[in-house]
Amino acid sequence: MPGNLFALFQSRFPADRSRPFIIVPDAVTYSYADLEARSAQFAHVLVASGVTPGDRVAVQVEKSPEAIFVYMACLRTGAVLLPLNTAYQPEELEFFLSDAAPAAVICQPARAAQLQAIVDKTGIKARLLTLGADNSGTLVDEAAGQSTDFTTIERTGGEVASILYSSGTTGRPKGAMMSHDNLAANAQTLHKLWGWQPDDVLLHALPIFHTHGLFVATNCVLLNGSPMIFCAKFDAEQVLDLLPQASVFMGVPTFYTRLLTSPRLNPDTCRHMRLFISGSAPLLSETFNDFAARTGHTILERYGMTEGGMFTSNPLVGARKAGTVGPALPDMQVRITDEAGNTLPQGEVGGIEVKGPNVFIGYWNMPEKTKAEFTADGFFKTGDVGVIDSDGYVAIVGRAKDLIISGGYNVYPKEVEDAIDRMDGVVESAVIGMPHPDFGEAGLAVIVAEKGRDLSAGAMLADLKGRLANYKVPKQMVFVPELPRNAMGKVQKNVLRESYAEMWKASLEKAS
Ligand code: MLC
Ligand code: AMP
Repeated sequence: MPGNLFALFQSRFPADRSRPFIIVPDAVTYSYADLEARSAQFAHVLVASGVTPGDRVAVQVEKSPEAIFVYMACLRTGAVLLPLNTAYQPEELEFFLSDAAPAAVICQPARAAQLQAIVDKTGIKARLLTLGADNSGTLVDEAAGQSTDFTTIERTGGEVASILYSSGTTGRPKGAMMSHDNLAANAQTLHKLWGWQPDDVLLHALPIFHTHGLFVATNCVLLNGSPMIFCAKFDAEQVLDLLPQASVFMGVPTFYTRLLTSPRLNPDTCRHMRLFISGSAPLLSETFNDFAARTGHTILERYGMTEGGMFTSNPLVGARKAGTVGPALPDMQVRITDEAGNTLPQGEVGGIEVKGPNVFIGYWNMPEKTKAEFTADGFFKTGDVGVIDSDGYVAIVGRAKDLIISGGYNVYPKEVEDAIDRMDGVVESAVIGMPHPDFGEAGLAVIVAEKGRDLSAGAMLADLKGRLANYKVPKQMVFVPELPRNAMGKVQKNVLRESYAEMWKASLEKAS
């Protein structure tokens, strides 16, 4: 296997490089030749900016073909791509930049001053470049004069290709390091398992700063040398317009529930579709069944995480069981353990542990945390709770980690609680995940105010929006005199969940 992931992709590009790679609806089409040329030019700019192999390149830009070329340029220069959600606010960015100490930061032109201020504040030595979704910015300007040839830097497969940050139960984000081999292994496995065909066309409507849209979707396309129709964001009506031109679609469950609300979702719209894939959050059996009834397609659900890409998948051929995420991928081992770490027999519920070539190599700058998350025999403790049936299918039944998954994005309550607790007049807070008609699950903040203080939920939510990425901001706040605690003094979130169970029920019923 070539060490540098780009070399692997390049070995699979179509012989005729004029074949399409990215099709932006009603705009531009980029070929595989364009991908090679543009990524080479961007690679030259990175090198001229002082980026050397192993250096981090932080990227917070709107979704665009050029953002994919930046990903490719990072691979080609041996740099480590650090993609950042466009929703992240300055406080969040400050942590990522000071922790990862990138040599270059690429941001949207409109946010250049903000990002430069953060770079200056953290004291890191990073060159700032800009890239707009309309193909503008200093990166594009500087690339214009560069050669369209670039000799891809050799990498050993074990070297880091990307760092993806996810927050944690302690509130401090952790950077998961994915090596070239990690990404290559998972892409090759998924490409084979999902039976990619020479004439496949992916309809890509996911964001490209997380595993799902960046690695699972894009890497399969690159390995197949196929085109992808590239939507700036998910819009159900646009997806329905474009579905007849596509054969593969990937989405989080919210994509499917939103598609189901349109009468235009029918077998005719899906006439060329080969495969619908869902992941990042639990797909309700009801959505699975409704989708099958409306389109004739059974959604293929798979399971994974930032720390390794995909671990399990329902099969291409054979039963796709609703409410399960399928068996372990062929090169993965998945087991269920009890709290003491003993492997449990089939049918018993416990912690999900995984081992395989795509499981990440560790957390950036956190050797102790990395050690704590792996067992002595090399399994990664996912923090998910599940059970394996007699056919080897895994069902996720809960989470040991205090995590809310909202519209496919992870929200760690601790991080949100910390932000609320720092607000004037707040004694303490608890953020709980409640069933939500659109996002599957969403945050509700239960807050204890200082005695005699009359806090305004509206003002507090507005304040939070300036400090946290929008999807982390609770959908509602309620005020209580005190939080329920157990004998150990721990807040009983299950009691809170029961207390507020009725809260969004009416809108849930309306939605179904
Ligand atoms: C937007 N909002 C959200 C939200 N997305 N709130 C909670 N959860 C979300 N996911 C907020 C907005 O800020 C706005 O708030 C309000 O909700 C309505 O926004 P919207 O315009 O309706 O949202 P939209 O832009 O349509 O985005 C929704 C979405 C998007 C579902 C299309 O969130 C999305 O693309 N999710 C995909 C996430 C993803 O790719 N996850 C993969 C992670 S990788 P206000 O107050 O401003 O009105 C991973 C591993 C794996 O998990 O297994 O794949
Ligand atoms: P992230 O950290 O963003 O990569 O999110 C990974 C988490 O998403 C996993 O640990 C699971 O809790 C959850 N997840 C991913 N896919 C699925 C799925 N198909 N069903 C249920 N949960 C999922």
